[in-house]
Amino acid sequence: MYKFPPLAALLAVAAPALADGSFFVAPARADAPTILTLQNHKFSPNVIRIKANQPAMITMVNKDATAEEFDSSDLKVEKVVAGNQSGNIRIRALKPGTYKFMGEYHAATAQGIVIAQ
Ligand SMILES: [Cu+2]
Repeated sequence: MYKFPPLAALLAVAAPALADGSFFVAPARADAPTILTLQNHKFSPNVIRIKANQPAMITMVNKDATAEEFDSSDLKVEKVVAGNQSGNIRIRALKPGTYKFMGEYHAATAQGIVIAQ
């Protein structure tokens, strides 16, 4: 069973990573976070496959200079990631299915789906 570390522990590890601009690398776990890159207001990959019925983590790497909000009413998640920063998005355990997400600030181009299976 996946258990999230306490917020303080996450911040302690993430803070130095943000300072030098490198990615936040989570400690070894059963499933590594999925890296989701945003560039030119488009997500890559735009299809993310995760295991159903267990929590997952997506690390969004924003390579654009402007902030973007990962937004999904299907996933019940909203997360703003500043320009040239990374942010972790926690995905609750999902039933098998397809869940849309978008970058709310550039919804015309920033689109993707999570497939839980
Ligand atoms: Cu929003």
